[in-house]
Amino acid sequence: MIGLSDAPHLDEAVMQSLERVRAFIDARLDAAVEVSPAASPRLVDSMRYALLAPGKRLRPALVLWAASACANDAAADADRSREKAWELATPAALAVEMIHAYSLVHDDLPAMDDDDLRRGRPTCHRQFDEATAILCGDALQAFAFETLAEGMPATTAARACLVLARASGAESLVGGQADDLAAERGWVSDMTTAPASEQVAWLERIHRRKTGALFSAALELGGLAVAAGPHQLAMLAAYGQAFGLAFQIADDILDAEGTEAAVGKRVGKDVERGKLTFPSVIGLGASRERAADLAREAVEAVAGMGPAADDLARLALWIVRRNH
Ligand code: GRG
Repeated sequence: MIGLSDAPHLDEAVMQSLERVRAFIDARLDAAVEVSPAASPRLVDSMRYALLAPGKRLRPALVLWAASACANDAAADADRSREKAWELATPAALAVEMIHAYSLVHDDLPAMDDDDLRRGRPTCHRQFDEATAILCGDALQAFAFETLAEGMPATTAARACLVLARASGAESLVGGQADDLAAERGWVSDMTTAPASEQVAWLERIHRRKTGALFSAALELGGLAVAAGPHQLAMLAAYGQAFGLAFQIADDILDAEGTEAAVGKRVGKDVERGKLTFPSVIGLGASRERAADLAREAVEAVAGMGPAADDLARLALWIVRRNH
């Protein structure tokens, strides 16, 4: 099992593994959103623009690596076992990236975060127009569920749609975004004057829903695709909890310290808006320590899966060291 002692080769190994996922998934995303004579060409262009932009593809990676970690059969050829698991998990990997891409397009809109730069390119509403960007997000969201319903076997499709819907809806992604906006715009009581422990609890609750839920869904969907057992699903869930929070703390640190060129989006905006972040509440040093502890927790959560979960373990360690 991967440990912190592997750190010197970690970046290279994760980059290679993510590159393999990117090549696999981008070809399938590209094929999925092909120009349909029934759809508006401008809308399809905007969907392709948002979906195929150079993101890290973390969520598809979690789906595929969860599937290969659960499917790995010691007696079988590891490469064949992984290939089969990835094919089974492909509809779920495409669907989570569609939900993620839609959420970024809508988050960047003037009515929300009002951003001009995303994934190193003009945001969707800047490249096209606001109405097209709204419709692009709407269409990507519907397309995610179409992809799952059509691509998963009938025995798991309904469960998979439920998992993704719960992670995307009012209790999770959209709900977390709504509460974040409510705090920023003063529609609820001001958290910036609350005691630090309450601020940390509030931040964790927002991020668990806004970001963590989709990561957890990605892992669960990867498991479901290969009929993982309850013990494997529990390991993935524990990994997802720790991974999601580690990712978010690292994202806050990047917003405070990263450069726009490396991150591919505007940085420093949280501080500019007086938003609560982990560094602003507990400080940069404590944020780094907390993120590293959570990454170790994630590694331990999947230790029982052995080398089949090495990609998951490495990703958790890398996520708190990345610069983008
Ligand atoms: C609009 C319904 C709705 C929700 C928006 C995703 C989201 C909720 C807001 C995005 C704002 C943000 C920067 C959140 C921090 C976490 C996050 C989702 C970062 C971007 O994810 P990465 O780093 O992006 O995986 P790439 O581009 O690599 O895929």
